[in-house]
Amino acid sequence: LPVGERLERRIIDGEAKGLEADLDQAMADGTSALDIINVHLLEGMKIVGERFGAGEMQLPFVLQSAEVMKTAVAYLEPHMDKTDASAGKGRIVLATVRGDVHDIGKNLVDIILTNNGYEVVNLGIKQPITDIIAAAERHNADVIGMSGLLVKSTVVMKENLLELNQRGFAGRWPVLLGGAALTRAYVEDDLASLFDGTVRYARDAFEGLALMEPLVK
Ligand code: B1M
Repeated sequence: LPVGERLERRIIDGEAKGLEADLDQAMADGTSALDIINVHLLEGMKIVGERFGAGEMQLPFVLQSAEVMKTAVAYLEPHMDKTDASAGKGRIVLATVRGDVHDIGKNLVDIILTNNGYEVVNLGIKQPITDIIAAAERHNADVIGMSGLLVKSTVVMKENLLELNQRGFAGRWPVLLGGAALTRAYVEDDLASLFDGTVRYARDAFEGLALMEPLVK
């Protein structure tokens, strides 16, 4: 198999042995670290999600795939292009919302923003809004970023925005939302109409990056 397909298979099969050699080879062949993630690794993850959703793959195997994904991203991270990290372009508090453990996408957002001059305070998974607000205050954040992949997380995000309204914080922090269960219409129509501040949807980490500048202002 060509190395790209091999990497895709490694994600699907959860096979980490020889992973680093394949990553090295893909880079030596001229594929950038980001393209390896976006083209090959995420394609593998997409197939994992489809199989899991169809009941063809059991949870422990999905977990193994996620571990291989994380190992690969950590290995590739130092090879990614970086702009001046001290650029001070703005600060985001980033979290996976309450009840949700999915963090691969959130951590990709962290890497992409950090590599492009933003300061990211990554709170981790299952974060209640009270903790997100406390961190945003403590770190004097410019933006709050929330990630969530479960359908129920879309409801949690809505509750979180209402909490920001209620506590008078809507005008203080613009909110960036992302994750597979969200849609642009849900965020930019439904949620935007009930939130007293600015809320935007990012389909992927790069859209998140593009949105940071207007959100930080
Ligand atoms: Co879970 N899981 N999972 N899972 N899992 C999904 C989300 C699911 C769609 C799979 C399926 O059924 N087809 C399904 C949700 C269904 C639903 O809600 N209707 C599901 C389920 C059901 C579950 C459990 C409930 C299973 C169970 O226990 N029975 C459980 C949840 C536990 C919980 O959260 N309380 C569970 C557990 C797990 C694992 C632990 C095994 C593992 C996660 C490991 C980890 O993250 N550390 C896992 C995985 C790996 C997946 C799938 C297969 C892959 C997710 C992923 O990492 N994708 C997933 C299938 C899918 O998404 N279609 C699935 C790659 C990642 C890069 O994409 O996170 O979408 P994503 O991020 C993207 C964009 O969304 C965006 O940028 C990224 C790309 O650039 N983005 C942002 C994300 N956040 C952003 C924030 C931003 C901006 C952009 O700004 C703030």
